[in-house]
Formats: sequence, structure tokens, C-alpha cells
Amino acid sequence: MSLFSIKMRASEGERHISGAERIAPTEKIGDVIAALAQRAAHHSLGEPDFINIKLERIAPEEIRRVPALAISTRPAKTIEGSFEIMKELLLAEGLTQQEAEGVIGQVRSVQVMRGAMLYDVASDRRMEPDKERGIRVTYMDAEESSTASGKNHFREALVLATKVANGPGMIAELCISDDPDYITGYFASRTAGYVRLTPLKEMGDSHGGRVFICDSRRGNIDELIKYLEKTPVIVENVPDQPC
Ligand code: WAQ
Ligand code: MG
Repeated sequence: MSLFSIKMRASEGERHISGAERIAPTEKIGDVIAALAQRAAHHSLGEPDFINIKLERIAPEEIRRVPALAISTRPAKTIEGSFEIMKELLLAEGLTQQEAEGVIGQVRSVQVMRGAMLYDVASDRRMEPDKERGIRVTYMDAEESSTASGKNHFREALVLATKVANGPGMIAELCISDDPDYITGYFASRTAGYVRLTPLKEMGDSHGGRVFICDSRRGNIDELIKYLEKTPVIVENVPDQPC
């Protein structure tokens, strides 16, 4: 049976409203398309006037399968407390105080981007070819593709974080949701796993972003970008809920 990449994006005029992606076997594509169309049409950001659903067949030999990162939660009393934990986790990955504070500053102050920043510790520079758009990770899904129309933030984030953590030269990822009512974010790395951090912002704040931290001495940056944007990855053992 063939596998298809299914991508949905919805907008109104220039404004992005919703986007999602799946990898599903032929027999499931009808259900997945229906769920994504529902999701696009009923979004809290408004009704789209353009919905694009694109299907591409994927060669089975191109697909990489990886187990989901181990999940944990480190709740804090305050937002600043969560960022302290984030800093501690960055120091444990070998970043210096200055580097750790630098990347946390970046994710806290970033303007709206479609993708993520890519920060290289070796050169102390951002490596995205397009700094306004960032690096957009695509072609990934959980082994059991969801046909629910609602967004499961946790599940989709765990899939993305697992793909990213397995990239060549990757050290860690920081994430704050841009959804105004979703205040839980995470730190992720191959060694620490997927560490949920909450609260990372105030309710009602629509600021969010991602930083991928890599080391160009440990992996080639062009290969990393190609892997993030193009290599299809299926993540195994993804639960529906954190525990
Ligand atoms: N590739 C790269 N960057 C992305 C992608 C992508 N596919 N999708 C989103 N981003 C960037 C973009 O800058 C967004 O503004 C930012 O990340 C946040 O994206 O365990 O909902 O989709 O409960 O708002 C965390 C779940 C949810 C924590 C994160 O992110 C938990 C979330 P959002
Ligand atoms: Mg969002």
C-alpha cells in the first residue's frame, strides 16, 4: 500500500489561518482530508477564503521511522520559573550561560514567523536562509495518523520535536506556542527527551516561536535543513495525552 503526504494550509487574503500535515496510507486519505478540511473551515482565527490540501505519494524507502522522545513535565510557579528550568536544561546540553541566555532571549522576543530560527552555537549565528520565514519542518506524522478535526497541541508538537531532535548536528529545541490560550511549551533534545514547561506565557498572549539549536561541528547545516524540510519521518509510539 502506498503512503501519501497530506498538507493543509488555510488563509484569508494574506493572513495565515491554519496549517497541518499528515502521512497516511491510501485507504485512510479520505478520512484525513475530511478532518483537515473541517479543521481549516472552523478555526478560531476566522473563516478562510482559501484552503489548499495537497497530496504527494512518498516512496516507502525514503521514510525514516523513529521512536517518540520520552515525555516529562516540569511545572513551575511562574513564567520566570519555567525559563529558569529551560536555562538549566540548556546548560546541561553544554551551552554556556551567555549562549543559554541568548537563545532564550531569541525565542521570547521573536516576531511572528512561519517557521523556526536555526541557531548554530559554533558560529554564534542564525543559519536560516530566509530569516523572516524561518525553517519550516514538514513531512512528518505519528504512526497512527489522526483523523480528529481538532488540534492536539501535545501530539503534533511531540511529532515535530522528535523529528527535529533526530536531525544531524541538532542539540536542542525551544518552543512557545503562538496560540493565545495555550501556555505550555517545551524543551526537547535526544538526551533530555520532550520536557513540557508550563507556564511559559500569560493567557491571551499570541506571541510564540521556536528555536532549533545546532552545532555545525557535529553535523552539516545544509544536510540538517534538507532533513528538516524534506525527509519524511514517521514517529512511533505517540500517545494521545501526556500521561
Ligand atoms: N516548523 C518550524 N516551525 C514551526 C512549525 C513547523 N512546522 N510550526 C510552527 N512553527 C513555529 C512558528 O514560528 C510558530 O509561531 C511557533 O513555532 C509555534 O507554533 O506538550 O502549538 O503551532 O502540551 O503555535 C506545544 C505543546 C504546542 C506543549 C506548540 O506551537 C505540550 C504549538 P504552534
Ligand atoms: Mg499556533
